[in-house]
Amino acid sequence: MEAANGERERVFDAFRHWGYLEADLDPLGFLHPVPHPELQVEGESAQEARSVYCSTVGVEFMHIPDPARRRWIQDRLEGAQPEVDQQRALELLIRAELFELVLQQRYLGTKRFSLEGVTALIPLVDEILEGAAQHGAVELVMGMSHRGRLNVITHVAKRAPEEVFAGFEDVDPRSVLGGGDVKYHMGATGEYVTRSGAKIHIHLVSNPSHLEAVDPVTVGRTRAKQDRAGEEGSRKFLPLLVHGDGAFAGQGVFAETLNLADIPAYSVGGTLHVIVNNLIGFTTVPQELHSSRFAAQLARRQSVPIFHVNAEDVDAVIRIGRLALEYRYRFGSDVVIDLIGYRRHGHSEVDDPTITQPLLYKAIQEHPRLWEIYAEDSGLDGAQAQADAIKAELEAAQKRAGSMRKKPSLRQLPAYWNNYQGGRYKPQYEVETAVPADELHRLGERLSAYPQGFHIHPKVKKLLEQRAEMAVGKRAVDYGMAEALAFASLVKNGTPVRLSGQDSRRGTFNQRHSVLLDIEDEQEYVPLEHISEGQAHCRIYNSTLSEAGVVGFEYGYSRDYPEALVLWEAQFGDFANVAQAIIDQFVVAGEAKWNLLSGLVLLLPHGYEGQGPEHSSARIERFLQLAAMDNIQVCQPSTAAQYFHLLRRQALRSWRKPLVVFTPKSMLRHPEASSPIEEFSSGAFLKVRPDPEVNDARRLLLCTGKIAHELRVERKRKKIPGIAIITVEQLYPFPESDITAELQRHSNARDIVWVQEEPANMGALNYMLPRLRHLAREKHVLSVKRSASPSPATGSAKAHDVEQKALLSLALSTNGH
Ligand SMILES: Cc1ncc(C[n+]2csc(CCOP(=O)(O)OP(=O)(O)O)c2C)c(N)n1
Ligand SMILES: [Mg+2]
Repeated sequence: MEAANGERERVFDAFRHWGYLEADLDPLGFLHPVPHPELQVEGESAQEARSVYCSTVGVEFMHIPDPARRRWIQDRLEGAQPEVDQQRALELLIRAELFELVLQQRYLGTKRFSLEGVTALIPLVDEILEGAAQHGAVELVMGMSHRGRLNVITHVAKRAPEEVFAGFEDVDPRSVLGGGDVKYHMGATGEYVTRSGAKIHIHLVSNPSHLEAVDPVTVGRTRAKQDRAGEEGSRKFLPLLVHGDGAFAGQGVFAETLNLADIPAYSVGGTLHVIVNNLIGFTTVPQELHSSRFAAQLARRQSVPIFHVNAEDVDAVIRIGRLALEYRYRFGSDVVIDLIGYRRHGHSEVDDPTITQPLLYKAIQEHPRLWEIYAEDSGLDGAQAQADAIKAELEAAQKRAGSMRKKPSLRQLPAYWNNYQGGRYKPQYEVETAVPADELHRLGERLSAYPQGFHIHPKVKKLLEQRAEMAVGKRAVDYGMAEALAFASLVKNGTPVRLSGQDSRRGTFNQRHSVLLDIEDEQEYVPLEHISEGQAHCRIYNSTLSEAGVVGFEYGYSRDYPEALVLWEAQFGDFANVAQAIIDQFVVAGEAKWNLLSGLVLLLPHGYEGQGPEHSSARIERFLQLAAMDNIQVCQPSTAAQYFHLLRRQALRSWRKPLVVFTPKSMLRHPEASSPIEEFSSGAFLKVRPDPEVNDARRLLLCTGKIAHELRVERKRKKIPGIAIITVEQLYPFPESDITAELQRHSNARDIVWVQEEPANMGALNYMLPRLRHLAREKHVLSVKRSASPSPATGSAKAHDVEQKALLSLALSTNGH
């Protein structure tokens, strides 16, 4: 008996490991099962195991190290299967299919990215929502790309079909000139009523064409909503990402997002992933799309179960949906459902797929529609009559859409956005950012204190002693302390702060030390979390080694936490370009495309210090090129106090705009960049900093950042008179009146010179010159910069020094350049 049990276990184990390879997963049969040597066994056990593991479901779960999790999955797969409400499933299928059909008939020749071939997605999500409601979910936060999106807006977000059809009708082009987005990118919100009558809010996130870019944004948005809800957050807010098979396997940003899953700073208690796997990407077949057998296998890098399911076994699809949902709630883990079907039409409906896949499309053309197959298999009566009625309903909706005057909005913003504004800058948005001296004093005490008996690192001890002196005016305040004071003053008054970046807790340049570590037991103490009773949280995290994923996440977070100061810090500003798609598609264009605001702050260390091509430039030029219609703020504060006021201004104004800050490296502790405490208890962020030392100059040097300090040192050393050095601390929105005021203050100046460290094709030069020329009227506007170059900086520290000296001497020469 025992031997027989052992044998049975052994056979089952082989099928648990490899059964998915022989499973019947492709409705059209193009994906051939791969016979596995360990499965070529006879007998009753093998038959039983085969019926579980090689049916229309194939599960990859034996790579999960935790036996409890494997056991959980195994028990559910091998045990009795739950009943399915087939009547409901049939109706959902008919609705999903006929929705596409009506679009096809009424709007022939337009793109809609039909779901046909994988319409089982709709009953799948229905079941996920049913399960989620039973766990107390109040909202599904969903990110997806083009495929089936309109169907999801209608059948998951529950927008009335006419609202979606209206997107296909002509609009007055004047309403969207230069802005807006195509209909299959816009977000949508709605209410879903589950089978058992529970209501779940649906939030489909706006996304760009860039596949998978919405993944980290969706997860970040979910996390913000969860944080707002407190302890029950991850139960109440469920994230669901729907992927294409090509994109899932190919796009790195997805891999970056998956890697965030179990990290406390980014965890959302498990994200559900559904791959709408039509076994094709545009014209490309799976063998060209991924090196693994299944696109889904990218997820095997982690302990994430993968459920492959044949999209034409709708009952199995529904059961797997429920299983995946239960697994997420039980283990707080990500789960992947690989829903394998086909694509009935071309990539879009204007594409002819018979050119690239003639045999596949011959098979598809002869293949019946899923609702017809399901009606027959389930033996339910009246399907055709039901289909006729639904079609008539949809056609009536289409007629109503045609007579709609205005395109309806498909979404409603949450109330927490009510108090914030976007659009153009207005001076009335300005707020007081100075903090009274006695308050700074108190904050300084809290920031430099730690518990009795805490074994502090001697270097950190010294730093805290210095910080204590800074707060009481015994020592100039440096950047690190300026930032700590800004954060402390904000959290004390109820503004949460969230900062993440690579090595940000200590700070790449050893400047932050936001987390103190006991050197004997590595216990942590975070002074910023001990500022006062009832303060808001100050959360500073080391991020994964990712840019696109993490910036996307933090952008998403900022979208659902406008009251918080949300910051992402690049290790060096150079690396921000790895997140370029998130910056281009969301951060700078989100408002123009979707009317969605964000107050995200990007901290980008920038400065030419001889550290080579990739540790010098945060690409000021790129951000300036992306700036229009006051969509972002681009700033380079040149002193600690300026940084303090800038951060507070960002948090306290009701104007929500992304803020790009070029932050210092070597200047972090430079005395020139430190500020007296009085500059924190009075004043505000100056968009342009005048030169207090020179009146009525002959030559005006305008610049940003570090080079201004170097110019001042050099001017002093050489005792050069008559040259004023003015820093433009806010490049965008362009501070026209502040610059004009400086030009007027030095109205006798002959030369106006833009000075920058960056090569001529980089930095702010091409942005500043035309503007300065416009303001300077008939005066000469010259420039001093490095020669144009494909690479931002030299790799030689010595060459850098030579270049830098030449820049300074050219800028300070009075012979005109
Ligand atoms: C980052 C990115 N690269 C390329 C494209 C162009 N593109 C749009 S859809 C598509 C194929 C997508 O295939 P898949 O992920 O399988 O989704 P499907 O259309 O099959 O649902 C491509 C290459 C894109 N939108 N985004
Ligand atoms: Mg595909």
